[in-house]
Amino acid sequence: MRETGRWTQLWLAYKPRQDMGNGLYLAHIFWDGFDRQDPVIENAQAELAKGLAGMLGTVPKEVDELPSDGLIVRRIAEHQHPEENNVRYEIKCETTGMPDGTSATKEAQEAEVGPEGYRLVQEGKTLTLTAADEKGVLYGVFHILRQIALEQPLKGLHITCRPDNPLRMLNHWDNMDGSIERGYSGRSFFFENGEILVDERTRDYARFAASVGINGVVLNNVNVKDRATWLITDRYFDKVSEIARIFAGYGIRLFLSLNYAAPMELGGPDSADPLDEAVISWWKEKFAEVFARIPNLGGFLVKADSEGRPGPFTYGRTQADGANMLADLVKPYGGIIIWRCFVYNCTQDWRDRKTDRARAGYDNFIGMDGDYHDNVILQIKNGPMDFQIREAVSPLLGGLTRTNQMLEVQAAQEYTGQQIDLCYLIPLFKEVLDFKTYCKPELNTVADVVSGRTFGNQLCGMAAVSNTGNDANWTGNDLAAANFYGFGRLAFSTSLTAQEIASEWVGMTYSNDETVKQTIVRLLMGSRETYEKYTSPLGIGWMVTPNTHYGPSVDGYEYSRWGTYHRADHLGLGVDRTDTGTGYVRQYHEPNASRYNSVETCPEELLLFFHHLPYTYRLKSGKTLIQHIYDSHFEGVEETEEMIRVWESLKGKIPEDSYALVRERFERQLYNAREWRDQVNSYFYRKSGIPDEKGRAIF
Ligand code: GCV
Repeated sequence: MRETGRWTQLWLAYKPRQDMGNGLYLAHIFWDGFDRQDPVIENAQAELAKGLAGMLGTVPKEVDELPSDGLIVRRIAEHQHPEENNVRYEIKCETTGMPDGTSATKEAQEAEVGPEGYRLVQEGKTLTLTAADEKGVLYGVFHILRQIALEQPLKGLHITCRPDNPLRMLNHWDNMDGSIERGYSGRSFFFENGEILVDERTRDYARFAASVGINGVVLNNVNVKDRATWLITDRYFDKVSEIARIFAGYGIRLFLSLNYAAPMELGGPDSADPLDEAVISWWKEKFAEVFARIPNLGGFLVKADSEGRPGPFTYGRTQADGANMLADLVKPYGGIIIWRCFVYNCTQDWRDRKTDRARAGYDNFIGMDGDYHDNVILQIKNGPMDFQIREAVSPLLGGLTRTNQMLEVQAAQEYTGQQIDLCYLIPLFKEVLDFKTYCKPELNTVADVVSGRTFGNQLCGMAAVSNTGNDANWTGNDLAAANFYGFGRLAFSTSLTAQEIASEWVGMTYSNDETVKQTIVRLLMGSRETYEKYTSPLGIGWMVTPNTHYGPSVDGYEYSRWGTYHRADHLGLGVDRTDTGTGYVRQYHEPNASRYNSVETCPEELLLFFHHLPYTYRLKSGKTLIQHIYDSHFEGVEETEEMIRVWESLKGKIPEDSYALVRERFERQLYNAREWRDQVNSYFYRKSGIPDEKGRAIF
């Protein structure tokens, strides 16, 4: 159990654990083929020592010869098959990336360890960790530590694990003044007062991220303004490269967000036109300087032509023109350009029913599919709007068939409770990954597309907007750390279930006591639906307080310029995105397009995202739409009350500080849920004039 008052080590607290016979395989350690001075190997050794000392009270004794008992860490060639070692390997865990999600097929058994992969095999009194590279060793070590933390025996381990996604990234929206855009866990631990912070927290953060397989981090907010534009100048190179070096020691490549108009702001040409020779040579020189000073920089993330940010549209150029120009110039340094597809008209007229924000990403990017150079990746938000609790999956995912693409999700709970309300997001992320795009007859899920299985891309993967800050517990709400942990684990192994991930996280963070585990897992697993019930109904989204995005304001964005409307009147609500409306449905491959187009076949949880319907419309449950709104909002509050009772059952079973902190957050959540319930129900009662069949209090 964790010490009261300390919550700084998240799931790597390494508190004492039952041995489970595991100590036997860790009494000695023999290194075979790895450079012990390599920074990643050094960190792997240090982590193993720290973890074992904390959990089992042992430190492996290093030996020079193959031991008869203990841990053997061995380098194998990247493409060496298990058979070449004369050992049969069974794949048991998260590794296969097999199309049907199964794990123990023959092909899987023959899988190569591959880059960043590892194999763990227990035989006799030894445990052998084989990997083709240093990152594989680090991930293998974290696997061993996880197994021990979960009090699972190492005996019988015969697994090969390799990441499903080549890129597994966290995007920080940290600003140089120390604030975090959409941050709910305190201030930035990277920046303060225009300076870069490098301290123990930098390293701890890298440890946490690496422990779940993260291999890329974007340091600064995609809205690059003011001092952040100067991150690519001499003023900040030393500190940025120090962070890059620390990260590299944990297998993480550092990326920066770029201001597209940097040439103009940093004293270069008075233009950012991607086809202007003067602009191109300015960037060329700039990148030569940047990569000379930060050699292991991975590249740049760019938000262009979006929400007031500059971009190629200003010069009548395409998004491909902008992305390719930068990509060509970073290519000699092995750099990549991650270009966001969050491009839409944010000065819309609410009276205009034809312009549909949901259409914008696809409309702006699909026309140039195939034109993006090979070191460009288009980063696509999971939905076409903006990280709502429920929205359709972006049709760009799998709509693009000849372009590198990666999925962007948001671990920061901007619209999903802001780390006050409990909302475990891994079920939502899973749902997106499992979505069949039908871009091909097979291997067509979002998981297939972004992992590179569908089109054979090497540059692809997943990114999450980070939910961390400088709060002692890193994520504001202790339970929100499950989203940090879960995103990494899922990006590494997309076949893990949300429940498995939750259970791991609870075991590592709190305890392996079955009651504690089951209770917290139950709370996590139900939390997204509860949140959905008391907020906006059936996929319509929004209805949030403008700007802050916490709490209800049904008409808050209804008459605004942001393109986020519910279109409610006295007869009904919802946005018609069918053939008779904005035509958005046609951005999907069949059969998705037809399925969404028809009110009969449209999944009910997305009904109001796609259709404008009368309040009297009958759902499959037999309830009218209005009754569903009333019922779900009452249920959402009741479920929140129940969550609090369930949490209270943990008093005395988990550390008191964590109990109290989360209890207080639940209290605020309940207040929020009641506000949502009463405002949404009253709003629709007043619009429709239809009373609740059950006669409950509506105002
Ligand atoms: C970083 C939404 C958020 C903005 C965010 C933007 C984006 O609009 O409210 O804060 O800006 O998404 O993803 O770029």
